[in-house]
Amino acid sequence: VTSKIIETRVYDGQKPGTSGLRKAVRIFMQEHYTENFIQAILQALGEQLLGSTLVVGGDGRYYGKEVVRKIIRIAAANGVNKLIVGQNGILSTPAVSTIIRKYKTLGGIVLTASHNPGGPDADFGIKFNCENGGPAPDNVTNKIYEITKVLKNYKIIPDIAIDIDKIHSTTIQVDGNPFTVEIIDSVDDYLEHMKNIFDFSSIKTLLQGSNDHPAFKVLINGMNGVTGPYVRRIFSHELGVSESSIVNVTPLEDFGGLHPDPNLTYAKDLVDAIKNGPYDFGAAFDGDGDRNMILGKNAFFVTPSDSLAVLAANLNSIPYFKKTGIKGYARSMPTGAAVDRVAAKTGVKLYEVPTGWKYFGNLMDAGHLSLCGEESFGTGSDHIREKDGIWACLAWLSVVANLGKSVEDILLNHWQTYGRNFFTRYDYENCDSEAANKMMHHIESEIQKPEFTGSKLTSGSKVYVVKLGDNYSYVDPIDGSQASKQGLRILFQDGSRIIYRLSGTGSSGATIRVYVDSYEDDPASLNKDAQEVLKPLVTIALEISKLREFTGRDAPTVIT
Ligand code: VG1
Ligand code: CO
Repeated sequence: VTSKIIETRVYDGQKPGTSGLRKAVRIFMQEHYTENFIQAILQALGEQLLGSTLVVGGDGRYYGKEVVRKIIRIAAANGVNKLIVGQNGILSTPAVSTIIRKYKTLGGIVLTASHNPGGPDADFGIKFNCENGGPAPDNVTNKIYEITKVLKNYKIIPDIAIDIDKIHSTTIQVDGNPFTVEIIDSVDDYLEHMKNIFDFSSIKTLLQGSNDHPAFKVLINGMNGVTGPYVRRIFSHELGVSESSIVNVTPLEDFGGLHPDPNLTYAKDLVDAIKNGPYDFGAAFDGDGDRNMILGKNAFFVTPSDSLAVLAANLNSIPYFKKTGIKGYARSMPTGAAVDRVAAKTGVKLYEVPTGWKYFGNLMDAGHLSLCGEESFGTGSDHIREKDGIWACLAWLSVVANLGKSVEDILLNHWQTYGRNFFTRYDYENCDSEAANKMMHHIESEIQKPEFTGSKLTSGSKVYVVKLGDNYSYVDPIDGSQASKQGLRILFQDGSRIIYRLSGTGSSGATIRVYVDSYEDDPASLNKDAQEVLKPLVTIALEISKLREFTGRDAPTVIT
């Protein structure tokens, strides 16, 4: 077959955000819109593209299969040699990262809008991951964006029809060169990787019980996202968890109407089931399988920032890290600083990077980083270059198996040793964009006034002294690349912090995020409710920002 050149028109706004291009499905469905973006990704790869192999898969959301077919047709016409595609178009984000690394491909295209709802009236997304398996860094996404602004045509072979639902391999001749599409099992490679990282038999003993202890009862919720087949294979087939302990494990195009975001608001089902049931542990994952939420008995909530710190302090529970050693820890800037305490006490280097997993990649590639996380329910390690929900759950089960304690006791002990960073994030979704931008400008001008430094901010009896206010910028220690305007920070003398950011993953309007982090080491405070403890700082955060005046919002959409 031969390729065709199709004339197209430029679409504005194909700028990848924190994690790829995310828009409403109907935007992606406009004539040529998706084709343009795929062509731009391929073109940005330059000469390396010819004869290359790429991985393709996604979270199973509506429109995904259609886009897989488009990618096959466009990749064939652009000189790609081989595509490795997940069966039914299904690959979790961590699985894509695993497969890129295992087969040393040039990269992969991930079809997901992560935790955003799916369906004809909801969202879709396309993300490019590089040969290290991680989300493309800014210089690559900028290149893609520049190409979308001038694209005049794309190349396609319109009549390639390959059944992506069956595991098989097909090779055709395109303009005289072979082009192969290999449809692979969605789970095999990922499962093999997990088995090499964790001690499955000790986790299995924990879950099934032994003479020493009763079975540790878990409830795993796939939120109708991509993790279904992975949960089934790993937890049910490999670890022997009963069918009734894995729920929402069939990927649905609209996630069954769920908002597949594992937090206390959108995974309330899991919270209620754990509260009312016999469970010792609960976990949920987002649409594309890179986020996780961990709960203990009675739905004891482990904040992602604490989760990172506890795993950091217990990496010796996981065989992988015994082999590799602990090279360093990292967190995104707004993430609660609990892991900093572990790093300081154990003499391990800690890195702070901007929001978004792409910023961890260079540090990992250079061998400086073993474990990292974000407050947004992202936890992961250098086993791949994405955050990894199922990995996080297995990591927690390894720690529980090793310590032989409940999740709550593990946390209490951790706080007794390191003190506690109370953390909360307020999200105001779908605000008017102009209002949100005005608010950010207002905050920035307030915190950059010279007299702001050293000023005292009070709420009730609490007084906080400002150490610094700025717009966070970052220089990558490996390649010197810079990322500026990554969030407005107010740092206080006692280590407390307030951070404001606009989301880079939404598909309409603006989402304002307000992050509050505060450290306590008074033993009497360790058990307190985070919302109680943080109330004064939250009040200050809302006052400085004039959030209510700018946006008209009285209350956040989601609190995590
Ligand atoms: C959000 C989170 C960020 C995360 C990103 C992608 O970005 O805050 O921590 O890396 O989503 O996660 P933003 O720009 O909306 O705050 V996922 O699971 O969507 O791949
Ligand atoms: Co995700």
